[in-house]
Amino acid sequence: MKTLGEFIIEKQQDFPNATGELTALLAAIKLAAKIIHRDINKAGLVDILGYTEKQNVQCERQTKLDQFANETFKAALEARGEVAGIASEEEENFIAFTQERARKGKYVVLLDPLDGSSNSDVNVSVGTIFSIYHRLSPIGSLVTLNDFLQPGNQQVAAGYVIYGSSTMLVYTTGHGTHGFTYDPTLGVFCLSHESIQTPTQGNFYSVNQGNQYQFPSEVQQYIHYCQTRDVATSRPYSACYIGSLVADFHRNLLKGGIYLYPSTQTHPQGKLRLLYECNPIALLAEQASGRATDGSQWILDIQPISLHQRSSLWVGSSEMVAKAESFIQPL
Ligand code: AHM
Ligand code: MG
Repeated sequence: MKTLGEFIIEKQQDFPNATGELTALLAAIKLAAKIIHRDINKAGLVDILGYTEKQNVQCERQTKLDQFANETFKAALEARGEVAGIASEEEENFIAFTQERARKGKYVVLLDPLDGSSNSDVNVSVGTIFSIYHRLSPIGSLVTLNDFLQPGNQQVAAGYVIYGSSTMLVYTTGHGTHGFTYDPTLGVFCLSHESIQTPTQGNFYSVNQGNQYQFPSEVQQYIHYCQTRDVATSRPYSACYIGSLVADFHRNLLKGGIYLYPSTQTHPQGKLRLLYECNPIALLAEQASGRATDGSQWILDIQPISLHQRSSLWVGSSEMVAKAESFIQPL
């Protein structure tokens, strides 16, 4: 058995110039994930379910668990010197950590503290998504907006924690996508899925079918393709949509499939957030030999212009995403 901590240290040895700061940062994420795991697991017994009185910057109602997860990650990341600032789906503006130690930090972290949180009241899997970059501003200064508006191809690391039938942490530092399952009796994440390779072709398609008639016609045609019987390509695919990006993506990553959240009439730019959701998920997919696009370009190549920018997302098995692209961009 190998723990996440051991695995990270082992990988660090391949980089003689590594300072251990990223390792320490990942340890902070690991700690916050354990705290959230603990509290989500007793959520029905303590007053932590339901909504707060607040809305987040995107006018979405904030659940108590959103707020708790946000505060937990903020505290864990600020407590160490590696992180100079964070941006969170639950915060209107980025946060520059002001302590001298933090100002010397090399990294900024962007996160969706509790993705799919509207599912938590009904015991459905939720997740935390994180994305790590080198800051661009000088070490020692306060971070600025530009530190956070970097394209996804500049990510140093990305990952998610899925609080599901078991809790797992899946991450990449650009050298493969690796999964660790939490053993609550030992309090450690154990290596369970090393170097995940997603199947090039799968049998699942994941989309909010309720939006079908709001989708552009080429998206509707692609969905029709997924539903049409064809023995040679194992269609129809199974529709599987949990409504938690992390859970839907995780299933498709391991089993093979495609997740799509295209533009709709109510969300013309797509619903998901480029910086907190699409970029980290895209890097994890590509590091597992999958593919991610917004329909016209690679997710990782999009230059962000604002913190809470939204994007369409098509992600998963490479052949399935390529096929979907042929519908969106007919030759
Ligand atoms: P959230 O970060 O506010 O939870 O929203 C993102 C979630 C994704 O997890 C999920 O895939 C999607 O929103 C579901 O949206 P919808 O209910 O429109 O299908
Ligand atoms: Mg989310």
